[in-house]
Amino acid sequence: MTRLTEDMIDEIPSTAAERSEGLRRAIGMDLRALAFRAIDEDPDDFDLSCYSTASIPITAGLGVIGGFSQSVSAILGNMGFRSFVTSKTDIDGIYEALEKGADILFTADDVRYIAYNRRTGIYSDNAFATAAGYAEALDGAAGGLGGKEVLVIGAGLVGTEAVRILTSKGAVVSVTDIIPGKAEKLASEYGASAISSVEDSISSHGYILNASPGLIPGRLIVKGAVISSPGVPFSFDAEGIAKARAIIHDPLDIGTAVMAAECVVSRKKVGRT
Ligand code: 2YJ
Repeated sequence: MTRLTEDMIDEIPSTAAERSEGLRRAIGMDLRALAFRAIDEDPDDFDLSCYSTASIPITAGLGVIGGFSQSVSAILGNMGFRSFVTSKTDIDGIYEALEKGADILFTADDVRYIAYNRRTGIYSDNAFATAAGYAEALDGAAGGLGGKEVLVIGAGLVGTEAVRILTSKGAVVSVTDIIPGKAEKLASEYGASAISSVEDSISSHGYILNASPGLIPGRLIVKGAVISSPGVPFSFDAEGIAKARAIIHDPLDIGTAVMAAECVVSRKKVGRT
């Protein structure tokens, strides 16, 4: 999983509200609505101000990313949660969050980014939540995916979950990956098709979920393409941006919002078999 860097997230705290509004213009749902729709829930059924959320910085591994916990907290605050960043890090930070009465804890090391609802025991993993959020965003931007041909780029954790969700939405799903055999294996599990040439697959699809960190040259993008792209860093050049009808992308917002939504419903609906 690609590690986020400070420059990828430095604008989140000051732009969380306008980014959510941008999403509403692009897909017809703001961040909060998207998060609940992604797990088949009605956003109006939940009063998020009832929940206190804590973001806990973690120093393990490569250490704290400046602004990471603050960005998570800003995203949650903008959704309507009460939110704070603990002043302590690591286990001491978890203790602080519990002592201060946080209901939902958000914390990440270099491998995993999770949320945990201490009241219900429900927890959420960022990879699964990201796939659910971006699949729902693609569905919104496309005006429904039933019967439409969708390409998933990348057969890793997010791509795998995306193939499962998009197939269940009635899309005709193809998957591609630079590692030979990976896409074939995933496709066979979910009744999708595998395309061995990444380049050919991109230039033949108007709906794309990009779960890979690689750069996608604009010459391959179909004019008017609708692209949902959780992969970091951002994969598109100026030509690709100009040709696409919509590119939905952020470094942290959608995944975090779906994690939070998962943690306030009474049972899991995303990505667990
Ligand atoms: O607490 C901190 O500031 C750091 N320990 C945060 C580490 C953030 N983790 C990552 O960037 C991982 N690669 C997972 C990111 C998932 C986003 N899709």
